[in-house]
Amino acid sequence: MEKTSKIWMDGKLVPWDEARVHVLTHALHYGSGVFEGIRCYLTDKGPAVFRLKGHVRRLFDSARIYQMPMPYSEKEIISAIKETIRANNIKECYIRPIAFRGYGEMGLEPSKCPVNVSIAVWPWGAYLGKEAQERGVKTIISTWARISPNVLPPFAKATANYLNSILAKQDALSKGAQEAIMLDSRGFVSEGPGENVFIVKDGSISTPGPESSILLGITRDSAIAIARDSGYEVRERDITRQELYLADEAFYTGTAVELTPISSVDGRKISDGLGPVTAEIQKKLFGALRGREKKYVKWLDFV
Ligand code: PPE
Repeated sequence: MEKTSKIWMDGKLVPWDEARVHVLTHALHYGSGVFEGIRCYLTDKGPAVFRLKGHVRRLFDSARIYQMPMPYSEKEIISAIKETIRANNIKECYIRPIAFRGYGEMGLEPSKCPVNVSIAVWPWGAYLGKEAQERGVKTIISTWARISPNVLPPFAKATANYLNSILAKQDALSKGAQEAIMLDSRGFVSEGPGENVFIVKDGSISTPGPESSILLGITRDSAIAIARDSGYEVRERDITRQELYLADEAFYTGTAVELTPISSVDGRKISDGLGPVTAEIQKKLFGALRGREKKYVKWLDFV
């Protein structure tokens, strides 16, 4: 990864190489951390963070699920994020705030461990490779099911959840695909290891709803709003694997992946790269991210 100069740790900006934790940090042993992935883009009016308040709210919601008392307010985290971007003098970056149970006691009862918070920013380019956003990615349905709400709550963006994601990702790569799609414990389409999933069929758009063990993606929410504003019907509903095979178009959304088309699922070709509906929503979303869509400037928080 590309280094920047400073990382925010528990209220102070420290040099990148000195942003360290103890090896007996609770979260390292038990996955007791919650985090966010946010992006800052350069707009005509300077750097702006996309849907910052929504991401910080989700961070606090994740902490709430795990009864982690946050040592800062949402407002303080919002200003710390902006401060970190400014301190690094960076125009476009990925932003990774994390709150985790730190060094204190070993054992599963976490309340004696402090909650540490850090914020790092660095340049992070195309998540699934350069061509992916234009040509789409090959996917497989993973043999690994998505975590479910009575196992590990998917609404919490917890570090531990990503072991499930890593298994699915490795599964996809070992089968010659670039990315995975996971089914929920009921067998309906859930999401990718780090992305939400959409399908387009006969001009109508569908995406799995909250009951499908998804992370409530902020890019997902933005894509739904853009699609509805553009006159498309968008349904949040249970989607079966066969519907993925028969879709006219399909795509992933996420902060890292932005909006990336899915070109095939389990070897069944879906569309030739970027289909027309995907292209339209992608264009509007990319415009919104960089402040070029008036209607969505409300989503930007200028640094
Ligand atoms: N589902 C999962 C499981 C997920 O991790 C993400 C984000 C999403 C959906 C989309 O959510 P949103 O970013 O709010 O639209 N994944 C983040 C981490 C990826 C990583 O590899 O790390 C991201 O995109 O930043």
